[in-house]
Amino acid sequence: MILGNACIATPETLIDRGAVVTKGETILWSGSEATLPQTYYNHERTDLGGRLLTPGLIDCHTHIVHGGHRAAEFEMRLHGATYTEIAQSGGGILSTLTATRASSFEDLITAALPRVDALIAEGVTTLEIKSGYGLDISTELNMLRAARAIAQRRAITVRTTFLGAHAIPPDHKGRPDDYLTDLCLPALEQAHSEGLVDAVDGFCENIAFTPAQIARVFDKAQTLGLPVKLHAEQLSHMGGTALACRYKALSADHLEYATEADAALMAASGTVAVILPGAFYTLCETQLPPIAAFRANGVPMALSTDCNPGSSPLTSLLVTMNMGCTLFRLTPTEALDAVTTNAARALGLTDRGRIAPDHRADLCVWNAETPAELCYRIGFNPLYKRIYGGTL
Ligand code: DI6
Ligand code: FE
Repeated sequence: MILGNACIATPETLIDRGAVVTKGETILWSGSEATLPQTYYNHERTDLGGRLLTPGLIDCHTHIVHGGHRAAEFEMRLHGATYTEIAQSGGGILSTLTATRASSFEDLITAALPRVDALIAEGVTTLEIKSGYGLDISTELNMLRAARAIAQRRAITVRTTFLGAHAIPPDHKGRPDDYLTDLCLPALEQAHSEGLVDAVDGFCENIAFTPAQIARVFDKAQTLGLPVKLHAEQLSHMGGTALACRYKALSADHLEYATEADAALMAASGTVAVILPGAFYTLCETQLPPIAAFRANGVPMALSTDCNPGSSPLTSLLVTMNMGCTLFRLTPTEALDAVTTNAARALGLTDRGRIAPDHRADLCVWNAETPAELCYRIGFNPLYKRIYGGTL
């Protein structure tokens, strides 16, 4: 198939009157249509009418599989309670834990699909989903199985991340190391043995786990040959980023309290900065992630919804791009790279996220002419066509 008369967004530039040739699930060729090689002349051609063509969008950090909701905590925060206070009084992640443990496999899928569909409607073709609301072996596995099943029910790639080190469950209150020994590490081993884990994550924070505790989880991940990533420096500077970089993490995520020194370490270890403006916005955070330091050090930046019921109940990657620009001052080109090329890298995927030969033919056609047009509207969806693995 030839997609002709497209305005192709590449990380470097826009190609006017561009064309992309796909075969099956793969891109064979892309470039200016005037230079289309003769061998492709007989392929069926679709005229895109000059529309913007981008890679399919990648949401690289979500907790989209979970039970229940936390609208009541939203109201509590409006009355002055903080996220940390709510977490410390047994709400927060632990309230979602109760609802998730009470959910069956089908319940989890049924609850997640409308949220997944909202992302798909905006052109998301690859989605990362974390566990972390079970905090016991059977529920962590149930979450990961539900996440995998979503890829069977929709035309989307799902990458699963084990987040057993998300919070300390009530049965192990005050005994985080025992929780890791008794439940978290065994759950990781079992989930991995069932092929349910693509990467391992943790929450390094004063309301969750210390760097030393996260290191135990990362050591196990290393033994199993799994890549790691980390929720780091979201509410305070705990040193999670430096730890993650020692383990060559795919990404460090949130990073509001990260420093210039952290940015230099990330550059050296090739760790992507996943910034999550939905959580920044929801928690009325004022500390900005060190964007200038990421730029200066050449740290690739990705943007993601962080879709979760507490700190980022957000199911729009386009609004996330808008927030990335408005709140964090990313340029529209940076925001587009952040949900394509760099998001793929944050997941360790080298076969997608750009329009180039041998990459997956996951593509979006937009009723728009430039990346800025995708970023500046709020709550409007200009998607014209979504192509997943070469299929409309
Ligand atoms: N940071 C987050 O933003 C999510 N997890 C985390 O460690 C939020 C989790 C929640 O509040 O449910
Ligand atoms: Fe998160």
